[in-house]
Amino acid sequence: MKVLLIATNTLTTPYPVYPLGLDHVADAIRADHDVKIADINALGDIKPLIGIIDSFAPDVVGMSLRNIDNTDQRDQRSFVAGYQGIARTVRNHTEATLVLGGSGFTLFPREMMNVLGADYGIVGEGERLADLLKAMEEKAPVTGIPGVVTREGSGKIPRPLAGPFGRKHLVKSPHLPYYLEHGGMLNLQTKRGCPFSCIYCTYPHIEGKKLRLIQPEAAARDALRLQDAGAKYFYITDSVFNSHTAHSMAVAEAFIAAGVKIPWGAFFAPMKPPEGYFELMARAGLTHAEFGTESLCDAVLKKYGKPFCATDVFKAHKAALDSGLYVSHFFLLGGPGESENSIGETLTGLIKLTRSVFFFFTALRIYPHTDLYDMAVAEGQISASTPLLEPRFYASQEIPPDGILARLGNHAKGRPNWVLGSGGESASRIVARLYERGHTGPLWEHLIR
Ligand code: B12
Repeated sequence: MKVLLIATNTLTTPYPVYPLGLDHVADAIRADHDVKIADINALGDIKPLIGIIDSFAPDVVGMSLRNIDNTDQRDQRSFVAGYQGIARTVRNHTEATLVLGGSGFTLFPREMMNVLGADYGIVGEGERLADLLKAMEEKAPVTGIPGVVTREGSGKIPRPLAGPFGRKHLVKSPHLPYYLEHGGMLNLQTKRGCPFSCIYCTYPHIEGKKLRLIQPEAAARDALRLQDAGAKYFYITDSVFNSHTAHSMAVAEAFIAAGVKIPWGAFFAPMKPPEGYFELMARAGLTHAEFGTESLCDAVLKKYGKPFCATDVFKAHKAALDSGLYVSHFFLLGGPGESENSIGETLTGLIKLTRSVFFFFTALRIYPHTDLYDMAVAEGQISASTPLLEPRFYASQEIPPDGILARLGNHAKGRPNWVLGSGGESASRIVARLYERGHTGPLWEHLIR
């Protein structure tokens, strides 16, 4: 079959993100099908898509839905209307079967099926598209194929894939140069799953709770492929890179052994690291450590279900700084248990987090399948029938988002390393200009004070 996979994500904050998920999907079906990836970022617009559809004449079109919205209550952006535009273009120019997938789809399968009028969807891992295509070719029933959602059927998350799932190829697709020319950042995955139980987080739902590890040597081969393709930097997209300390260390060792030379970044939980952990990471090429810190008040961290306390944050921070890394911390303020006092504790604690950048989100988006959802329903903030495709945010009972913003705003004045939200359009323009001048990486290190 001819399968056209569309990367629909055109958001450029904090930077354009290479559509890694589609490489994995394409890998899984390439042996049996003719696959093409069309990336709207690289095409610059949806109009060129029409030419691709006309010339390729796909039997199946897959749309990758990564982001639903930007999860920023102060500067809300929804991407659903953009996806509707793409789906309309597809429907107007081909009779091909339309299949949806991606992390955003996995969070809202039924809603996205309805809004885009798709034929099928796949929740969770898109490698399962292979099974759907096989059933379509054999005209066999598709209900019962793990992960497959039909117009009528529900979208239950299937058991995670068994067997190896690492990227096997980096095809020199037409979209690769776009990312090499806009920051030079590519990405890779070293494991799937998240074993933690943070009350607001979707990762265990999207990837499963059980960690599934890619062999460190295979991850290193992937990194080398990115390097050989001209990447100047890569990001490890694992939910939490140090959720399996030993494996993350083995990956770092494998990078060193394989001769990976380009810098990289990853997302870490600020748990107390073993001796020498960040030194090893730095030797393997890690330059940017992004910590999902969320709060510096132990009572709030406990309420959020975080696997660390404030003391661990300070230890992880120091270890990363001492290893010469650029360090940033992401904060999620305003959730259950947040109060004037807890905000005060976080603000006081921040003084100890020297030489770093802070990204503050002042409200927690409520997602289905999370404990926060249950709390919000129990507290009457939403009801079980409240639609959530349009974002709804949890509000602390004790301090409203405005109160948090007012306190943060006072402190943030004159401090460029205190970033509220994702930085918005102005940050996006600055980043684009720096990339044009040849800068690479996430660039937040320029804000460090
Ligand atoms: C790593 C990551 C980042 C990194 C990306 C770095 C990089 N260079 O790649 C950073 C930190 C920059 C980031 C930023 C943002 N992110 Co983010 N990110 C993630 C994370 C943890 C992993 C994504 C990933 O690459 N996974 C690995 C690949 C292999 O998996 P995948 O793309 O999901 O693809 C698989 C399946 O989804 C499926 N699939 C994918 N496409 C298709 C297509 C078809 C047809 C099919 C059948 C299947 C299929 O198959 C693939 C293989 O199994 C996810 C959460 C998660 N655990 O999934 C959030 C996530 C995608 N991010 C999210 C958001 C919101 C954002 C931001 C908007 C946040 C912000 N306000 O700045 C920005 C947007 C950036 C941008 N320009 O798009 C949300 C999206 C949900 C939503 N509400 O919209 C997620 C789901 C987290 C969450 N809050 O729930 N992110």
